[in-house]
Amino acid sequence: MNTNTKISALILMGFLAVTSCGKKETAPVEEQTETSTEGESAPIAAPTEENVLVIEGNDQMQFNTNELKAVAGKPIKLTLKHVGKIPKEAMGHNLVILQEGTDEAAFALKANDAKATDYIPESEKASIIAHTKLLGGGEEDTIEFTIDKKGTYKFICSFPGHVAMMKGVLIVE
Ligand SMILES: [Cu+2]
Repeated sequence: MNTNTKISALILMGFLAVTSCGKKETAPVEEQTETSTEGESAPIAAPTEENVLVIEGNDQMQFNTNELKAVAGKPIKLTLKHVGKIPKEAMGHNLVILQEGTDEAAFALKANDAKATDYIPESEKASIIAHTKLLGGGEEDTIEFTIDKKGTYKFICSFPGHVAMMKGVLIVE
């Protein structure tokens, strides 16, 4: 009889242990719910100052983003940083923001012939909203401009051959 009682007690303890474990498992689920609520509210808070944009170009012929966002009618401060090491003669980067409707491939072809003006083609000035200087590794340039009309504006690096890899859009809302 004693043995049976012990076994029953052990089974009961085991059952209680399982039950309490079950209860513990529900706690993290509640925590996760709270965490996901925080996650949803995060994008509402603006992470950076309005209309202050920073974009990087590297030695792998890449911008670090292909989408920039700004507010219409207010000055935009844009900084391009060349985070690579290669000089501008071999891996030069700039950022040229084009008027809506500009064919960026056609623009880039004209730019190829504009070495004397750092690949900013004089004949295509009407298609350019703003552009940075041509930078080599370790250099940066900040430009300020305002776009009044909401829209999606293409940007490219006009160094020969780079438009294939280095392009994106500036969304003005
Ligand atoms: Cu480039």
